[in-house]
Amino acid sequence: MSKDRFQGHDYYWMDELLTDEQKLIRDTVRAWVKKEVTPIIESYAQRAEFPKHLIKGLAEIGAFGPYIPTEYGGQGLDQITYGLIMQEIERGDSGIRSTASVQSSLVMYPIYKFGSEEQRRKYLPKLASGDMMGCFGLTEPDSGSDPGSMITNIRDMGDHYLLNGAKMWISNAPFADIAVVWAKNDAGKIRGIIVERGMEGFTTPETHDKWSLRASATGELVFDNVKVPKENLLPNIEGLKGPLSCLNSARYGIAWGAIGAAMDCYDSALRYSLERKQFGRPIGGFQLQQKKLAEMITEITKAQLLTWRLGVLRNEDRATPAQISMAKRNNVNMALEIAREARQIHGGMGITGEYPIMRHMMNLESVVTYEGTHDIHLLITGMDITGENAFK
Ligand code: TGC
Ligand code: FAD
Repeated sequence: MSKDRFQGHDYYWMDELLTDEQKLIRDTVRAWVKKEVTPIIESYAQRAEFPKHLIKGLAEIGAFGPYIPTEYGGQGLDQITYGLIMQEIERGDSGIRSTASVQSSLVMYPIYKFGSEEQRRKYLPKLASGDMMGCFGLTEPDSGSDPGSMITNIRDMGDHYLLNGAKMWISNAPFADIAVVWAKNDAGKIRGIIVERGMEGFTTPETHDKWSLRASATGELVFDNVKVPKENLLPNIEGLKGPLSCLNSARYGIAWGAIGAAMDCYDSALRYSLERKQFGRPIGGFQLQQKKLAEMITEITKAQLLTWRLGVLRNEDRATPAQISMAKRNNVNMALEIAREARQIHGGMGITGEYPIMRHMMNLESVVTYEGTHDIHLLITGMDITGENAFK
């Protein structure tokens, strides 16, 4: 890939809304991404390999559990700072942001929010330092948008639970040390349980041949009569609202992350349009290319305002799940559209690994589907404004 000349884009002077600490952390993560991620990411994506050596650096920049209290190893940061960290990491690659999202919002958050004090002390500091990696098992082969239809189950055997079933499309599964798994108990209620690598009957086969998120490891979680100690059950949550609460936090992070991917595509397209000459002048001088670029920065600016406001609401603990759905849906779609337009501005060069565009575009095809599809988030907004449930 050519040299990373990325500059942030701030058309409405949004930096004036950020604190000095928020800007400092954003700039630190941006510098880390420039040094550690962009020089290597294209070759890892081409080889479909997760750059495992980045885990320590991600922990050092505070990407694992930014908003988890410091007494458990987190950074104790506010929600806008968490968003800015996700934005900068996804500017590098959605797959690397995925690893950070899953670790923070889908593994550390449920243990912090719904776990016992012993579970918090046992797992959170190691997850924050990257000495332990986690994954989140909700989706199953026959249960995607409708997670309530899951069949993975735990049976109470007196002194332990017996876990059976399978999860698929699980980010980080192939290398995770633990999995936060959602399964139905004898009464048919959804419970969360922590499964550790090495437990007999637990395997994590890798999913190959993805055209998207190629630098992220995806796999299955297979449970064949796995004996799980009773103390591994998350004691303080029951029902679908458990996993869905974790998704609120991850979806919020994705809304910010998508801005990062969009900014990278816009940044590259703007520079290319000024450097590439055809018919004797930079292509950025032609109205058709200016229309694309002007619309890109307009959409990025609207998305920045949306997420900043959502961050304020989350800091005040007032953001509703439907407000988060709107931001996830809007921003990921915005980023995908910008990636497609940026690809065209780069002409033939846009399909090569010389530029980040095609990689972002392919990654975003997963991001628009995971954590609730584009359609599902529209239906959540529809239900919120009409009171009518169009899912079922
Ligand atoms: P429904 O009957 O509406 O709700 C069941 C219970 O859950 C509560 N609830 C929520 N609670 C917290 N946050 C939310 N966002 C919530 N949404 C609903 C609800 O109040 C109710 O509580 P209670 O007390 O009455 O029981 O549930 P439903 O079965 O009709 O489904 C609703 C639907 C479709 C919106 C939901 O299931 C959904 O969001 N589906 C999409 C599934 C999804 O997002 N899967 C993501 C899997 S994880 C992933 O993709 C990780 S990718 C990670 C990466 O690499 O970055
Ligand atoms: P389906 O639910 O089968 O949907 C297929 C189509 O039908 C979609 O277009 C959908 O919008 C539409 N549809 C479904 N229901 C309705 C309805 N009621 N009305 C209208 N249209 C509808 N899951 C995890 O648990 N953990 C992970 O770490 C994780 N990581 C992932 C990583 C990747 C790379 C990918 C691709 C997925 C990951 N997922 C993970 C799974 C992801 O959350 C699901 O793919 C997603 O929720 C959609 O489920 P599905 O693929 O089964 O699609």
